[in-house]
Formats: sequence, structure tokens, C-alpha cells
Amino acid sequence: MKTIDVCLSPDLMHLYKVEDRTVVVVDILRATSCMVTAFAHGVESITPFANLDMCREMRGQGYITSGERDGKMVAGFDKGNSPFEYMGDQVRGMRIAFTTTNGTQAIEKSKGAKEVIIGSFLNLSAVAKHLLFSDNNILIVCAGWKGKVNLEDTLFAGAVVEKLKDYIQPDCDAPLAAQHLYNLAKSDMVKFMSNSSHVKRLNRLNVIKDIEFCLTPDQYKVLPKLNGHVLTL
Ligand code: 3SL
Repeated sequence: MKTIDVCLSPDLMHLYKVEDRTVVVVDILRATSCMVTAFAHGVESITPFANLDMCREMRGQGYITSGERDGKMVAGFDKGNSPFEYMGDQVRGMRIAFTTTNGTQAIEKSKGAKEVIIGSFLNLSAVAKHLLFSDNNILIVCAGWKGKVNLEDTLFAGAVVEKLKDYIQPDCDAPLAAQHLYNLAKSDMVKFMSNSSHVKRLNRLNVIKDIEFCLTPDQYKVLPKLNGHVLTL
């Protein structure tokens, strides 16, 4: 039986061997939710950057620049980090250079994996289906917040474990903890999340509708994958 593990913070990546695994990178609030939304609305590619200045340099090269630092849109960038900025025809056919406080850092640390895919509640079933039919062992990498563990990414990891529980073997206790947490939260994830640190942070920035949307499962069927340094479908 293939195995699943959950890396609860990118700062713990040194504990995991990724060469033989499919890595699912998740940053529910809000980087990977934005990426999934953008692909569902026809974006051509997203190039993730850990470094802000490298991302900014792409602006004159046929890319739109997107992302945030500490939740706020970067001055001079074209777009911020709300999924509602990546809907409709506003991104169709575009190439996006994207940098965020945690999400794109987690992608950077996952390079070197056999396969890197992008997960969110918005494409939860597409992620689970892909993992089910792949032979690779699985590692879910939670973006967290500046090295600290967060609830929302852990809940997503738990949702994947719950969906695949009859077909996978947990590698340690993190998948089991995440699964228990998800089962406690699943009947009302918005309520469960109301005291979480990032929800409080985002509430201060007035983005309540982003939180509700990002916690809604299965809005889209797309599955972004990393090819070299670029995310495509
Ligand atoms: O850290 C990230 O990658 C972001 O998703 C954080 S925020 O939701 O935009 O604050």
C-alpha cells in the first residue's frame, strides 16, 4: 500500500525525502486557492517565485505580477492574493508571475519531488483522484505561516487523508492528527476556523468572503502541476 505523510510546516521539509513522492502543496488562505481559481478561469501558466524582486522583474517580460506580503498586495504589482481577482475573463490566456509570504515559499522547498501538484479545498476531489490513481507515495506540504503550523492547511491535509483512508498507509502521526481535526471541523469549517490566527489576520484586512470561498470544497476540477519552474495544467 502506498504511504501518505503530512509536513505541517515548510521548516520541517528537511525531515522528508521527496524524490519518490508526489508532493501536494497547500496554502488554503490564500495562495493555492488563488492558483486553482486562476487555472479554472483559463490562465495559461503561473510561475511561482519565493523572491519578491525576481517576481517583480517579470513584469516587463509579458507577465502580470501577482501576490502579497503579509496579506497586502505588493506596491506596483498588477494583482493581489484574492481568488476573486482571478475569475471571469480577467486572467484568460495570461502568464502570471506570483509571489506570496508562505505559499510560493512552500512550492520552492518542494522542488526536487517526483511530482508537485497544487491543492486547495476548491479542487479537493481532483487532488484525491489524482493521488488515488498514482503509484507514488504522497507528501502534503502545508505552507503554514512563516514556519508556524496553521489550522486551514492541516484541515485540507486531513480531508485528503479521510478521502483516501482505505487506500493509503499513514507514515507517522501527522496524517492521523490532521484527519481527526478535519473530522471535528468538517460540518462547519468556517465556524471551526473563526478563532484561527490567519482568519483573524485576514479579518483585519476585510477579506471575509475570501475565507468562506477558500473553505468551499470542489468548486473546480483543475489540477495545476509544476513543470520545471512553471505551473501549468
Ligand atoms: O502566505 C501566503 O502565501 C498567502 O496566501 C497569505 S495571505 O492569505 O495572502 O495573507
